[in-house]
Amino acid sequence: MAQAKAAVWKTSNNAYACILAYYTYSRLYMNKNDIVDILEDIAVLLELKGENPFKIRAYSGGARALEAMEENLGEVIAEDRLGSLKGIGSALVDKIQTLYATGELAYYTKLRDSIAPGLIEMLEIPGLGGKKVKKLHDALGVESVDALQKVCELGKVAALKGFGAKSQEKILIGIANRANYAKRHLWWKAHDIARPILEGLRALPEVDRAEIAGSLRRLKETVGDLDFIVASAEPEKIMEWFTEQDTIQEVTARGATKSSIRFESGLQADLRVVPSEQFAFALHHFTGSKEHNVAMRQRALAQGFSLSEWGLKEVSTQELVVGASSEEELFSLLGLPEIPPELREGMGELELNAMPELISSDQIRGVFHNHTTASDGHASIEEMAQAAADLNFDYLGLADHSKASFQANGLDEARVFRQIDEIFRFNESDQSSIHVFSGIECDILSDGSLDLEDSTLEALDYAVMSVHSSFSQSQEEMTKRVIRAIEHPATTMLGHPTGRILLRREPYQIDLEKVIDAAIANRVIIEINANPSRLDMDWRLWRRAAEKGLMCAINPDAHNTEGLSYFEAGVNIARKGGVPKEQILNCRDCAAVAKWFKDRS
Ligand code: DGT
Ligand code: CA
Ligand code: CA
Ligand code: ZN
Repeated sequence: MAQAKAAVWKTSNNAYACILAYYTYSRLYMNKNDIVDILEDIAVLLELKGENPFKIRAYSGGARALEAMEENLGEVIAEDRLGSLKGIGSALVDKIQTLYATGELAYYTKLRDSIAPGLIEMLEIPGLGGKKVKKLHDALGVESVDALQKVCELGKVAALKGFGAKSQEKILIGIANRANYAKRHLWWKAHDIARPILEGLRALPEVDRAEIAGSLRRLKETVGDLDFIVASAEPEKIMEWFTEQDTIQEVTARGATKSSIRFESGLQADLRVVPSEQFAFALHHFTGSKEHNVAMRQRALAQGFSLSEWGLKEVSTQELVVGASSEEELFSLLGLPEIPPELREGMGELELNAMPELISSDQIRGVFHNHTTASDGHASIEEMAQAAADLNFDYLGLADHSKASFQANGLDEARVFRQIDEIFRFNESDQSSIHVFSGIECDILSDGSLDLEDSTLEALDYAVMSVHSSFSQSQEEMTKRVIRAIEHPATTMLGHPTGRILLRREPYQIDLEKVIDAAIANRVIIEINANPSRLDMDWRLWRRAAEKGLMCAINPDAHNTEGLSYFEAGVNIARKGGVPKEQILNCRDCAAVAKWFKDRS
């Protein structure tokens, strides 16, 4: 049974790798893992074309052989030894060398171009690999996701050999999720687009004030669209600049004081220009959330006022009350302290006795869950430590994968001990201001046991335990499994506790209330995985969990040096969850962290 599940996961994983490969493709510098992804991608595409199985196996087998290779790929290529590796045939040697040297491969580009884009899109639906997409195409003539949805709704897929009612249902759910996902964007990417626009607006001489509003300002994990609010007496000039930026795909609305634009990624942006005296009210209104605005309006009404983006009016006379030049003043007109944007979600923030003190990025002294070239990372211990020093950290935790994550080149016991040695030597050498803690991201196996021996885990400074397999267990099984891992004495932290990939993959079924209680009882930390596509444990659960005493770590899960900067996205979530700095391990100094690892206090 476990075997069958693993196989299903592997298929959908292949399609997923396929998408990932395309993102990294044509990057000038390609490492082993990027190349493995592309070889897997080629195998899936060949399957889709119905090529002969030997050819397909040459690529999928080659991918696996390359993945399992422990040596440095650059050296192997330089010494011309690629062809002598078991599983890498002569046809692949050339292609791997070309990818390594140039980051491109004409064969791969041609292959992708020879397939209808709709079929490649179908590979993004969980559970559909090359073979199944080909079958759907051959048997039912579908060439797009829309067409696939139609034949599913007609029940034609259920009737196909090898599919059935269950997989038809799963495909429909996958298509629905995909449509929802397409409407939203990761905060991290949206912020990248928004920041230069804000700077551009602020640089205009006609602009008095400019701010980002909406969900981006509230630091939500995903955003629907961008909202900009500008104070100016000359709106035309601002509209002109906004609608004529050269990064724009389409101007979807252009008015005297309000315009909307769309970028190539599908992301849209609204701009509103208001007179300076309205700015605080407009900024507050368009920051939202809707639920927060409703609560604010009710509070105003109870005091005899009506609140809107225009200002605060006396209900009885319809007279404008004395204005507000800042949001702080606006809140104080209603007898409230200034509520930070990230807390404005209509979740009781008006009733808080005291505003929680939110952490900031400069309070972060180091990070714990990061990968190196030992498993599936792209940088060495030295390179990661240098990047940590560049971020002004004091320490860096390395947590490579364990052996059950074979697709990520996870470490077995011997390799763990070798890495502990390397880290020890690195720290002894005094070559860096960074202290490196030796950790592991150890797989929680399907029954809740751990992937490494107790004696190995004990030799490390700390261990992050994560689920990377059997995602489709029932909520009861998954909850029991994770709690069993939490109760293991070697467990320091729980990694990405729901397995979700924002806008791509739903969380697995798990009762996080029970998991939180178990973590508190065992003094186990739950991470905020700061990868912008994960960001779990979700901020919605943090305020109550932190009040109950749960400890937090902000973990960038970096796979390269740039990935360390993801810690900022984790800080956003800690702010949004109102987690106090005393309960965030990263806010402690090196000695205090070492002490926590020893005695959990
Ligand atoms: P998003 O874009 O879906 O990620 O979320 P928001 O919160 O940015 O929503 P958006 O862009 O539709 O509107 C920005 C803010 O404007 C929203 O948070 C609250 C305010 N707003 C917009 N429409 C309404 C409404 O119908 N009622 C109320 N109370 N506020 C609204
Ligand atoms: Ca918005
Ligand atoms: Ca909007
Ligand atoms: Zn992981």
